[in-house]
Amino acid sequence: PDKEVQAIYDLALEVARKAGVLIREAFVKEKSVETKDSEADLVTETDQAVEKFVHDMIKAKYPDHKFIGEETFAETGQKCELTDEPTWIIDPIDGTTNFVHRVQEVSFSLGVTINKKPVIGIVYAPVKEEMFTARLGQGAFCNDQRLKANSITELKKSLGIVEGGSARDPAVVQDKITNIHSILKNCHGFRAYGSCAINLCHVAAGRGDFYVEYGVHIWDFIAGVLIAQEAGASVCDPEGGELSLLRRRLLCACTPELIVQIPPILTHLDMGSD
Ligand code: LIP
Repeated sequence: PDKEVQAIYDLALEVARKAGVLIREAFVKEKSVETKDSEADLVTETDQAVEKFVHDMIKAKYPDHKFIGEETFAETGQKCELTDEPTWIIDPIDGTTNFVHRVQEVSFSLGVTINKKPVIGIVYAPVKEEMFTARLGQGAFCNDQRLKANSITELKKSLGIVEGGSARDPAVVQDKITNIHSILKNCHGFRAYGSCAINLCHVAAGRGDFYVEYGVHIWDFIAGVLIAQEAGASVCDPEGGELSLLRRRLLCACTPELIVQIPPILTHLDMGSD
């Protein structure tokens, strides 16, 4: 089985590097932008082209493996079905709003699950040239340097990461503002980098102590979750229970002591499921 995972990992790295070249080339060019679920939920021709390119590359080598891709699901409106089969879960550009506005925090995110558990996570931020990688039980790395999440245990000494997200339903927006207010009251501050995958890598790299978001999808977080966990961080549902991969929300913190202090200060949103 290890040899099989190694072969999948080698292809995953090659796919990520090639996707990164496409994203980096398109980053500086004019983009054609369309919207999906809301006026703030964006997609470009590059998201679609990268997804098709990596889909074809993976299927050429592994025709029987399952594939879950953000844009394929957006186009067909299908529900996600996560099975025990080896499954490649792709977000061609995580941080599309950043990509459209030429903010450098854009990433290609690729996770592979076997038996519904992530075994490989790759987040490549091609403009900043940061390649984050993790394999189950083997640690997390950024450009081959080992990552270790921070050791902060007190909420009042922590830096949080949160996002506004793309939902514009007034009740959702209000609850998110309430949560930012609560984080400002209880912590050193908050940051919002605009990409779920990169936010998780920031916690893994010790550039922030926790991250919470409601409204994300499995393709946004599956790779970053493994990278954060392999760097020693903890991940759970924002209410404190076990993370559900299809429930569209997550909480990640650098230590087990810190993570339990966060659910009580938040207003919890139910964003449906993938
Ligand atoms: C984005 C997420 C981000 C969230 C955005 C959006 P996309 O993913 O990574 O955390 O706040 O609303 O969902 O759409 O750029 O792949």
